[in-house]
Amino acid sequence: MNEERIAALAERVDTAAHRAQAISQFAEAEELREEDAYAVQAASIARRIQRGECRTGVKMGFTSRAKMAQMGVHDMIWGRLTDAMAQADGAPMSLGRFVHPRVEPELAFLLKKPLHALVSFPEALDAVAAIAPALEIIDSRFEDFKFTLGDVVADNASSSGYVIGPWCAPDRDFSNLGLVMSVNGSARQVGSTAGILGHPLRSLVAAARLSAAAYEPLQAGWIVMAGGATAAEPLKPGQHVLLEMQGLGRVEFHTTE
Ligand code: OOG
Ligand code: MG
Repeated sequence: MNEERIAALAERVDTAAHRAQAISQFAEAEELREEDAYAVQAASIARRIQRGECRTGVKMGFTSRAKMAQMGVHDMIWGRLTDAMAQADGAPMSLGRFVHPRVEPELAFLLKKPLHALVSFPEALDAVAAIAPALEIIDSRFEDFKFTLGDVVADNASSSGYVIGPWCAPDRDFSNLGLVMSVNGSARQVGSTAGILGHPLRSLVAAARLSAAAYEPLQAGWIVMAGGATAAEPLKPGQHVLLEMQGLGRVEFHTTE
């Protein structure tokens, strides 16, 4: 795919995100190859950076069976996070800037060291300053939240927002922490951090490999979102969303129009 075509698709997806207006799938006209899809993603994020947003890290996608089954996509993907996506824990969240947002429970890593391509489990853990329970807001820019692998990669892995709970020392075993995501007081998704590739640290190892392969190795100070541990839930105005994670505490927000 040539540069002009990549730039044109990046503009479409970026404008759709900016205006909160759904677009038709790229795959309807032409199925994107993986490398072209990541080139579109990179170009769309470059437009955000040009508007003044700052890169804050990486998000991993489809790292659990629950997410793969919900969306019908069976390959791990990644996307780029910026400061404009960060939402404060406990704050109200206006849904007006989203198309059809959903929320999912995740674990977040904060890095204290850069991570290069091929790292072992102990090396990855050694780079982690803290871990936290986190909620990700995903909002596909494609109509009906339907996409192919190429579409969703081009659309920055549906990434729209993230809310990070209390940072905790990574000195405990976080391979299998129970979690409950509730909406207005009723449990909607129940799972475990083990749902994320059997151990969320595997997601960090994969993020290190994939980011380095894209010549953007993980940096100290960055956040890595490990991926949804369960299926996502649709968001509507007037909801209180709460994630409780065993031993790590809680993270929450409430939605407005
Ligand atoms: C794609 C993003 C997947 C995750 O945590 O698995 C993702 C989507 O489901 O729209 O964020
Ligand atoms: Mg996610």
